[in-house]
Amino acid sequence: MDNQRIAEIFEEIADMMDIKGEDFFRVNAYRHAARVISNTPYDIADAYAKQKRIGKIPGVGKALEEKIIEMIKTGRCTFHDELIKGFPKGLLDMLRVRGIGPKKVKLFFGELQIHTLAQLKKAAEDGLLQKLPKMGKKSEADILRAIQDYEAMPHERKLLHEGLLEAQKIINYLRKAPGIVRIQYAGSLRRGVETIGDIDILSSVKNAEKNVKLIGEIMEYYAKYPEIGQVINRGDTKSSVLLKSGLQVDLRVVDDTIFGAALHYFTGSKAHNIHIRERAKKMGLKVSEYGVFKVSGKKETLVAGKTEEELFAKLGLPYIIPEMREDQGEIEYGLKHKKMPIAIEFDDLKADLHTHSKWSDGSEEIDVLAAQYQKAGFEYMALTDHSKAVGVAGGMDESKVMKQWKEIDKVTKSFGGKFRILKGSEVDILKDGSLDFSDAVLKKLEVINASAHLHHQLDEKTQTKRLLRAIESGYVKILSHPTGRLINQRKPISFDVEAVFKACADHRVALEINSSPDRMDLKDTHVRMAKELGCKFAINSDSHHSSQMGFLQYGITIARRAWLTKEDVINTMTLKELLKYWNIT
Ligand code: DGT
Ligand code: CA
Ligand code: CA
Ligand code: ZN
Repeated sequence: MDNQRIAEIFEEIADMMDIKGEDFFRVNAYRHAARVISNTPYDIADAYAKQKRIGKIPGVGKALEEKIIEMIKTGRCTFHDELIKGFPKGLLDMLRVRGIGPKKVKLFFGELQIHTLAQLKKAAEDGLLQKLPKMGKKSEADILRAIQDYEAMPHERKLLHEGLLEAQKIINYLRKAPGIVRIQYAGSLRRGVETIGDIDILSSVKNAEKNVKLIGEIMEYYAKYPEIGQVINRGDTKSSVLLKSGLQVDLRVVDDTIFGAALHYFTGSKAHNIHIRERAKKMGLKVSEYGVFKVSGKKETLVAGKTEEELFAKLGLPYIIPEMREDQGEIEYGLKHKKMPIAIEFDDLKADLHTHSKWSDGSEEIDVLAAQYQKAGFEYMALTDHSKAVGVAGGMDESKVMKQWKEIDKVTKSFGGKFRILKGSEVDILKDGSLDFSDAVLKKLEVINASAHLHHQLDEKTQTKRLLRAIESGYVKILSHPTGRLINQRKPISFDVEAVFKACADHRVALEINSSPDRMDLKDTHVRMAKELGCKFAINSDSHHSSQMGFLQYGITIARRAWLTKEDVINTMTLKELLKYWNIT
């Protein structure tokens, strides 16, 4: 149980007591304690584990202290459990709407028995709220608007892509804040998780302890960021805001001498952190967001904290990239091998093997698209416009494909040997597993990406058979966006993952890591599993415009999270090597 969680529980207790109309001083004691605890500069549970006391926390009396100890020991708070019993949960939800505090909730519940947001909205629409004491037309309209804003806000996790864009913007803004030395996003965003709950930003200043005023100025500057919809919480060294886009952003300011330790802590994952702390303990060290400490008796001496590298080194570990920090064996691996596998990087890519032009549903001519790839430093690419089954995506028939080859030859020739476009197609896998082109055309295509765009609803057995037939056809080089999912929008198709991956390994069909931000398909855990089954991968953008080649970065992120090195990925090969690998002469 960390400080934040303890504070949350106290905050909820205060809210519930407040709504129930309990004594102001009692309510306030919980609220005040919550604030103090979330700003306490050491882990209270840690302190208790060591000294069997939680230490002096200003504003926390005997009764609250007992509750904290209970939470540390049992993970629960009986008082909180009792309160929540029979307490309509919807009342707490109402508190999340801007402008609605415990007093209003109590009023609406007491007078109109409103206990859900939906009921509150209806009452506002029906004009029932304006008649209540201390309310009026304007406050009713304000509440209705706040509820509408709240509802319009997506409550699901956001795409990594969206998080990165927002984080980069806000960091650029914050760089201009006074006194900031280092600044970096942390959390799931830095680990490259496909969706994020919030954005965690960490920054540092010199002599943080003496510079309280400076940190206050930074927080003030932060609160003026134009994209902010609502400031949720403003503390001394940490503030949380909700952007208009619905994303929450937490900003913390720490002392620059321990920035590395704090960055490591707030990058997580939580599971990785816990494992790191256990490792430290065994070495007589303590790792926290405040640094690495040598522990002897009651004395703790700071021995590292400025950089993450330093932190890992003190623990006898090589540097572990953020993408690997999921406690999925990275710590064991580091201890055993003293170095980590060399994770694939964007610059290892020599080609993009899934692109679309105007010939199907892309928006550029082949020469324009190819010129951009060549300019960006790629050695070759595959043009893979759609086949006829997907009419909506401008799928091409055989005769159009053959016409396109002439154009491809022409454009390739114009590069004078500096760049080559492979003749490819994103061929649909039909319902029965056959491919959408005649053998004559299939034989001549250099790169066939097979995709199951239609018939997503087939049962697992039929779907598996369908995919296996395509994989075993002998034509397919890449199985594209293998599960067909769209994050937050469309479920993956169901098939026997292991059987399909094994077949891909056996038939030299690379699994695609489709880098489209809303696809991210295959996902990291599947990639890691497929690697163990002997599969190779193609990291592709599926771009429909050259500006989307940057999406490849997300595919690289998935690959890094799955521990891939460049040897696992076919489009890190030179054109010559790849053609040899595919037996193309
Ligand atoms: P998210 O926001 O749900 O996408 O996932 P994270 O990993 O960004 O989680 P978040 O924002 O709650 O916390 C950021 C990091 O802070 C997390 O990855 C690890 C660290 N952290 C948070 N809570 C705890 C905790 O209770 N124990 C430990 N050891 N670390 C924590
Ligand atoms: Ca986070
Ligand atoms: Ca967070
Ligand atoms: Zn596709």
